[in-house]
Amino acid sequence: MSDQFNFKVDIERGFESPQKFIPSKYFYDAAGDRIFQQIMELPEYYLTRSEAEIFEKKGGSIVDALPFKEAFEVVELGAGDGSKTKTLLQEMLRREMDFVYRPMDISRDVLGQLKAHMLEDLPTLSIDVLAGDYFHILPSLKVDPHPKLFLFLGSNIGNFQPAEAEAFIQMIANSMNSGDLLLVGMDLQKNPALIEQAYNDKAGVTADFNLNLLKRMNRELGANFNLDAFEFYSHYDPVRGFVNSYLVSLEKQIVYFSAMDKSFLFRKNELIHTELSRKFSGEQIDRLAFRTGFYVRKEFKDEKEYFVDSLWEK
Ligand code: AVJ
Repeated sequence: MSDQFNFKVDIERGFESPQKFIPSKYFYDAAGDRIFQQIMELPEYYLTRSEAEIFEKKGGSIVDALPFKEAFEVVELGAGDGSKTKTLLQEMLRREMDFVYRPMDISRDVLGQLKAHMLEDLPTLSIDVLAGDYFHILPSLKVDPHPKLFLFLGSNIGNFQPAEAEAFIQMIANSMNSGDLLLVGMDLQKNPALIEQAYNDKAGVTADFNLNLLKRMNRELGANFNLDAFEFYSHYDPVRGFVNSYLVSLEKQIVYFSAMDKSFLFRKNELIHTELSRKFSGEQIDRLAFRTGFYVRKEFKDEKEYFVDSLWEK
């Protein structure tokens, strides 16, 4: 219920802003999770496959790069379904390393499923879930004496505006001790046409992913969006490395929300911003690490150099 309260407040704030926006975390209701699974299978959406390749082919080298001599913890932020992480954990178990896997998520349901999944394939894994939001959990980790490997994979960092990304990494850094590591997955700048296609697939799955936001507002906030009166649009700016995604209002229309007994006007061709998906250059990655007090220990890329998992040391 508190979730719904935030949704309402966030939508109100987003629609009262001069550039209307919906925070991208609201993509992921049950239907959105399913559509995102489909996105990951799309021929155009290379990100998931590239990062999976890194874990499959370089997982051993990633584990080699860990300097821990004693029992350690693997703390994952935004674990998702954990399939990539599984490859890494498997390699650590194979080497009989002494560690606990601690996936962090706001949702106990998600964590319960993840735990069951992990234990199915890795029955000897020590797993201890951390339920709650980052702001509350992260500070509590600093007092734990074990060295830690933090994971923030899947280019989730790309959803933040540059200043927010820096603040978020800084928050992680503040909860780390000297010698702890952070492995960040980032999508790299590449041929712009490839990036454009990844966010505007032929089958229209990404469009459905965005239109699902309207369905969600209809269902959870009692809105009366007509889904045919909006269209998905995305654009890649290769100079800045920004993919911006939008819903376009095809006509002048007024949408009523019973949850707040309020209406919002959408002009013809007005845009609702739904997501930023940043693509990084090597220099941007170095700068982000430096500015947040890290040194880049090692970088792991796929064969085509589409994606990087960058290992940072505090
Ligand atoms: C899950 C945030 C990494 O930005 O590429 C996929 C979400 N949006 N297609 C991304 C997404 C449109 C994805 N992340």
